[in-house]
Amino acid sequence: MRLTVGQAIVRFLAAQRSERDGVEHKLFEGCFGIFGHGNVAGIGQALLEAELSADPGALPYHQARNEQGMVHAASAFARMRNRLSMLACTSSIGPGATNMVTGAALATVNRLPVLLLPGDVFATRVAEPVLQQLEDPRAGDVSVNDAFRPVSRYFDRIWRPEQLPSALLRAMRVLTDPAETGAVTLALPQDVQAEAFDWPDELFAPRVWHVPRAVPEPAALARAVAALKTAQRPLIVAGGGVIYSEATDALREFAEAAGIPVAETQAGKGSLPYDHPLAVGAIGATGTTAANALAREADVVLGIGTRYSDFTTASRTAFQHPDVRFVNLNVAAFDAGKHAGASLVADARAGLEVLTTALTRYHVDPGYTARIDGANADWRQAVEHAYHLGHQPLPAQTEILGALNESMDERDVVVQAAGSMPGDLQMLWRARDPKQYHVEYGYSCMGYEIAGGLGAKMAAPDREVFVLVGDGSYLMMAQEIVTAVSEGIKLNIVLVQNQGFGSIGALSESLGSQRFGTRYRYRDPASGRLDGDVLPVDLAANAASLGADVIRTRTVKELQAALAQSRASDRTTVIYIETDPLAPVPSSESWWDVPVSETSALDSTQQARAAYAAAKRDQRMYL
Ligand SMILES: Cc1ncc(C[n+]2csc(CCOP(=O)(O)OP(=O)(O)O)c2C)c(N)n1
Ligand SMILES: [Mg+2]
Repeated sequence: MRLTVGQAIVRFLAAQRSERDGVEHKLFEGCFGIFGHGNVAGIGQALLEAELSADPGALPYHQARNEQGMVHAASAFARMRNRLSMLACTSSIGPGATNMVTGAALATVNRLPVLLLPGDVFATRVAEPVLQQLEDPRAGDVSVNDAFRPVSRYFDRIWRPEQLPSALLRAMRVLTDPAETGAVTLALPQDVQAEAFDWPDELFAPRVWHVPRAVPEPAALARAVAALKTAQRPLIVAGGGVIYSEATDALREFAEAAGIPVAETQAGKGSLPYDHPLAVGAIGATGTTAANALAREADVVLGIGTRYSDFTTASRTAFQHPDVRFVNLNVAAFDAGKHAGASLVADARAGLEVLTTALTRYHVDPGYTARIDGANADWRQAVEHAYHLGHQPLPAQTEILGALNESMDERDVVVQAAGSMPGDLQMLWRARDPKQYHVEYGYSCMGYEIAGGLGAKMAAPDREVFVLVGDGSYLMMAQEIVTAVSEGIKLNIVLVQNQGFGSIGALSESLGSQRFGTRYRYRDPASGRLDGDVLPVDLAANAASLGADVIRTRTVKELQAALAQSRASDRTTVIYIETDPLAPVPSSESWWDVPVSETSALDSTQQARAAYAAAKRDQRMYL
């Protein structure tokens, strides 16, 4: 079949499917793109031809406004679909391509599949340097796309058409492998994209990529079971792997059979419904006092589908039992081996099923169960209080989260990524459904929120998606509102205005850095510093100018009414509310390691350094 490289890629992608548990999915549900000279006549022409063909749904094209945004949307899409379906992203060369690098890192850190197709410089080099080409005096084969290498789980550059078939197969394997998945980049020199080649028909035959459920090796299982059987104070740490593997029922059965409490990471939140008696909520630096108290005493920690980020382990201070041991059930051997744990390399669901069978006669003692119940009762009161603070004159952020939570249907989705909200959400959000809580905290990338909400809604059009976005994040990347409007994709966006970086402000203050550079203010001519008046910026007007409906609210009551109005509407709606960045938040009774200057002329820094040195003494190596 004679096609260009671009046409061959589009035709190939349209024919791929994934399969797990006997259920098949279309692997690529579409392709985002922003065109420039590096892809307009190659992949761009191929997407046009596909749209005008007899089967326009084969690989639908979606226009984005910023390349980083479209990769975020693709990551969110894959997350909502538990990594069984995904999107491709095509960009021009140069800045269009490098705009995708941040998105690639986010996908790879979060273990989410996205296929990136950046344009690249001419393979023939006949007219070099082409517009936007980076010239390296030391090497003729380097382009800006080499920046994708460390943030991609597979990277290739297709210098010749003959290289394409094997590169495509490798790319699909990595994208559909739960242990290896992340961003995959196929850099496409712009001349090669337009070059024709005679392809074998088999390249375009429908192909099904089986997504495996690896089972544990018997000897590894025996070691894990032996460790678990000795546990007096066991604790489960449920990570994103539980949700991607659709292991939430298996987790509940296992936990109930053994009476083991379940703490959750950011990506694992929603693994158990919040009101399950064994659900102790978030663990770590932004965890609940219940989970953190149990973590301090735990003698065996069963980590399932978690990579044990510093937020989860409170920078390795969360687990203080002198003989604490870890059992790690994970598809990735890399994660299963962490903290010198008993490594159980397996799919979360498959692993939990065999553990349930192997541990039939095990149950924690009644004293521990009472301890779990007590810790939970205290924390649940703290949440109730934070949801209804009645803070004046501006509401507290925790009240915004409470109002949203209380207005949510079980299947609604909340999307967030950076600022003070991820911590407050992890601590306080009451998740009822495994796909309800969508906080990107692997890369915690400001600007993910609106683009991510777009991708989540594309993946789950039958769910209402509520994006929470801070003013800082909004200013970085609000542009995909335009994409949502143009595509008729309805988002509910709550824009939380606190005049700057509430999160980093609080962090800065706690570290003795006096909230320096974290507020949005005029430069004061008298002090010469950025501590003047509040800026006359109107983000609500900005959202309206992008084509969204806007509702301005001032109180929690008005917010509640606006949430109902937004839900009832079929148009993307931005609800604007100002909050007090200094309002109180419940303590997690935990810690996060952010180093403080060892020497300083400032009193504030010296005091913070002393506190830092004291906290650091609890840090462990878990060997
Ligand atoms: C792209 C990016 N740049 C910088 C940071 C560091 N950072 C984390 S939160 C934050 C401030 C976020 O401000 P805003 O969205 O207004 O949320 P708030 O902290 O006020 O809740 C910054 C600068 C980041 N996470 N991502
Ligand atoms: Mg802010």
